[in-house]
Amino acid sequence: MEISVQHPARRLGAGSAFQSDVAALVGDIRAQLLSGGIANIAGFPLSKEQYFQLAALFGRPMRKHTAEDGGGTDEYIGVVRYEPPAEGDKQPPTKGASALPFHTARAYVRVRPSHFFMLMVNGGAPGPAGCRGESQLVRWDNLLQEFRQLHPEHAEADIKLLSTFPVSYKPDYVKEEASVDPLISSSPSGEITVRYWEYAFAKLAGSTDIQQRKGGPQFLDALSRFDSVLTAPFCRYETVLTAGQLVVIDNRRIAHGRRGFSPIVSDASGRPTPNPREMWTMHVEERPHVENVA
Ligand SMILES: O=C(O)CCC(=O)C(=O)O
Ligand SMILES: [Fe+2]
Repeated sequence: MEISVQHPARRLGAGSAFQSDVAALVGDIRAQLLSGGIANIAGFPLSKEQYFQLAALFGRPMRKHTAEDGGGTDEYIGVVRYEPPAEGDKQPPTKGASALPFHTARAYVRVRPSHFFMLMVNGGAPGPAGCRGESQLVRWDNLLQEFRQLHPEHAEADIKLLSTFPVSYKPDYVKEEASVDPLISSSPSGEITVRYWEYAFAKLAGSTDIQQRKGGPQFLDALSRFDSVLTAPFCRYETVLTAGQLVVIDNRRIAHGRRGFSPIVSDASGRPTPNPREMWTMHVEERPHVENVA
């Protein structure tokens, strides 16, 4: 099963054309999000100010986990780009070149973004298919269907367990309070929503706290089956984003991930250089939709 992006990408003018196009663009994005949970836009200007301006029309932009009090858009816009690690440095995943398996934006914390924005700034160096930092998207409802098909005897009980077993996990770099929600829940409108972080099964499987809790071993069995479906090549949309391509996702309905890429590539004169792949990300917390937010 494939998920497809329903609408052709809309091109957007730069400069003053941006200002006049932005209202129409917001309408397009909202329509695309309503139908499939994913909006795909081409030719977005590579301007942090304009990017911030657009995202803010969807809700309250959330500060980065690592934000310092400097003010300005850099507190909100994450730069995803490979950086050669300094000696002894533990790199955050967004500074590495490895694959990022499917996850929810800010899955760990209580207040999660309703929308996640990815703007490709530089598509990166060419490379073999599967090693180009391809973006991957999957709809949770498709994934649960897949789960039911692959594990007909277990799926209903597993989904129930994953929807009722409270669990919390948080890496050191996250300062906010950890969520204790179950991994699967229903949104106020009744949609199934999942919070899932990279390698969640691997990270929870070793937890003695979970193993000793009532229902813990059953929860881990269910999670192991869920994780195996998520890492199998089903129902996903996969594409190499190009510069100016903007993908907005409903972070409650859609999981995102990316393939790995070559950290070091050759420049025009054949010298080794860090892969120039660069993406800007933004997280937005929803607020009620207001017309004319200008
Ligand atoms: O590099 C990418 O394509 C995605 C990065 C990502 O998942 C993130 O910044 O949350
Ligand atoms: Fe992410």
